[in-house]
Amino acid sequence: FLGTPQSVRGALIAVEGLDRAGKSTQCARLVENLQKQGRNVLHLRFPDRSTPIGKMIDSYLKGESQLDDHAIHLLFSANRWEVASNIKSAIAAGTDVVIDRYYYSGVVYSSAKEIPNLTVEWASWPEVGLPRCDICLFLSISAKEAGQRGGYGSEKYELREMQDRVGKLFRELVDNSQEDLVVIDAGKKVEEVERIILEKVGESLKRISGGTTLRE
Ligand code: DGP
Ligand code: NA
Ligand code: NA
Repeated sequence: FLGTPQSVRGALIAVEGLDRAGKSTQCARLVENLQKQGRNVLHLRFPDRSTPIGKMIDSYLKGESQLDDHAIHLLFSANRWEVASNIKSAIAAGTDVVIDRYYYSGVVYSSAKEIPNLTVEWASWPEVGLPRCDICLFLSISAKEAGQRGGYGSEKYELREMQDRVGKLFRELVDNSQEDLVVIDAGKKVEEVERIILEKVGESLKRISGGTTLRE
């Protein structure tokens, strides 16, 4: 049980973007900044490689195992669903949940593979019903610039062409989305990005204390 129930629920905050956009750094700073304000914060990341499903994903990403593209998508999604009830109870108990990647990555990375039938719509269905974000901070950076940040690693999707398609799909999602997606220029200095994120999250927290409910 996560603390005493409070009258104001916590916020569900996702940070999204291309590989090497600075998500991990910014998530860590956001968690620290919210804690400094006296808030309880749960820091999550997807994929969560520690669970049995997460271990299958990890092995796939490292090229140690092969899986059908639809099958791996459903595993990524299941990896989010296995944490869904924890997210909901934390939020109900007044804890903020900061997530490094969420269902946006799911939809975008899987459909960027351009596999017949594996459309954005197909990839979206298993994500329907997951707790929806109050705010999603999209760290925007070009695939070229991201690639120059010390280069990509050796995992499955860390290839320039894939990242270009992922970037394009993310931008389409941002343009068409009804959700609270906020585009942040991740090319700016770390401290500047940190400041902008805190400001946007502050606005979202105000809306929540005004009574907006968590959506599914
Ligand atoms: P990370 O540990 O943040 O580097 O993420 C691992 C990789 O997995 C990254 O390239 C993004 C990708 N990814 C995250 N969620 C999904 C998903 O649901 N489907 C697919 N195909 N890829 C995903
Ligand atoms: Na990665
Ligand atoms: Na990361």
